[in-house]
Amino acid sequence: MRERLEELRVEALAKVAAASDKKALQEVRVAYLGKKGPITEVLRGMGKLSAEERPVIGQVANEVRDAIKQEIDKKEQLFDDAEVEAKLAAESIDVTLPGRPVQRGTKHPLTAVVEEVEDAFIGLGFTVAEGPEVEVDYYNFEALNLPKDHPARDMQDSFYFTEELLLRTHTSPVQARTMEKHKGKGPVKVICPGKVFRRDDDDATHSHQFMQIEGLFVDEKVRMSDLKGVLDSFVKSFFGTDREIRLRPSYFPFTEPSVEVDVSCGMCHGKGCRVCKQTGWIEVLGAGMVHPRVLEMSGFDPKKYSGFAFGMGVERLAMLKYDIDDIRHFYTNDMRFLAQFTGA
Ligand code: 2NL
Repeated sequence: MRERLEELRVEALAKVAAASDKKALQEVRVAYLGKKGPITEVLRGMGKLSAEERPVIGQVANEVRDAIKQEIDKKEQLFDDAEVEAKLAAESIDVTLPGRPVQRGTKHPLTAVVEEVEDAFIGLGFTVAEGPEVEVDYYNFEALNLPKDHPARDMQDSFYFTEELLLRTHTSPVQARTMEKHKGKGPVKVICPGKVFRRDDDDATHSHQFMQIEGLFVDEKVRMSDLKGVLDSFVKSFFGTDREIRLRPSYFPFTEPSVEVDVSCGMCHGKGCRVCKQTGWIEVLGAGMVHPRVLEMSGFDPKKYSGFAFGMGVERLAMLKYDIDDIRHFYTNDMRFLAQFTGA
C-alpha cells in the first residue's frame, strides 16, 4: 500500500508539473484529491490493515495528500499571479505621453470691466444689486420723476411689450426697488450693473442693447462732497492714481443738482490730444443728489434723508480704458478681438 501511495505521489506531481492552465490543475485536484480519487480510496481501505500498519500507512497517505495539495496550490498561485500581471500590463498607461493642449477661453471685456467697477465700489462699502430686464412703467419711469408726458418716455425710444411693460432703459429701476425694500430706513448703498435697451440705430458709438452701472447712497446727511470723494476714489482705482475728476453742471430728472463728471485724459495728461479732442478731459459719467420727489416716492423722508446717485455706460468705460473705437466689437464676437483680453 505504501508503494501504491508513492506511485500516486510521483504520478500526481508529474501531472501538476504538466498542467498548463488553471483548468488542467483543477482536473488534477479532482482526480487525485477528490472524494472518488485514489487516495481517498486508500484511506477508506485502511480498516483491513493491522493495528501496527494502520497509523504508519495513515501518516504516509496524509503526507502524500498534503504534498500533492501543496504543489497544486503553489502552481495555482503562480497562474493567479501571472493573470494579474497580464491584466496590469494590458491596462497600463503611458503617463509620460504629453496631454493634448486645451483652448482656454478669456473673460469678455465687458464682464472684466463690470467686475473691476464692482470691486472698486465694494471696497467703499457698496453692495451689488440686480433686478429684472423686463420692467413695469412705474419703476422704469414714474418712480424716477419721469412723469407720463416726459419726452424720455416716447414710444419711439423704448421697447414696449404693452402700455405697462417694457425693456428697462436704464438700471435705475433696480435702485428704486432697493430703496422701496428698505422701507424708509437708511443707509442704502448699492451699485446696479446690468443690460439696458433703447430703440436706437446701431453705429460706432450707439447700441440698442448696452450695459450700465448705476450707484446710489442714501442716508442721513449725505452731501455732494461725499459724491465727489466716492467718484474720485473710483476713477483712481479704475483708470489709475494719476487721474483727476472735474464736475460740470447738468440736468437729469431724477437728480437735483445734477452733474456731468469728466476724467483727466490719460493719453496727454491735459495737453490735448485725439482721445480728449484737445480738451484734456473725457466725459465718463453722470451724477447728482437724488431728487427729493424720488426719495419720497420710494418711501424715504427727504427732510431726514439725502442721497447721491450716478450712472455710467460700461461699453464707454471699456472703450476708454482699452482704446476701442467701435462699440459693435463687444457684440460681434470676433475671436481676434476677444482673445486680446487675457486679463494679463
Ligand atoms: C448717465 C447718468 C445717472 C442716476 C443715473 C439715479 C437713480 C436713482 C435716483 C437718482 Cl434711483 N438717480 N441714477 C443719477 C444721475 C445720473 O446716469 O449718464 N448714465 C449713463
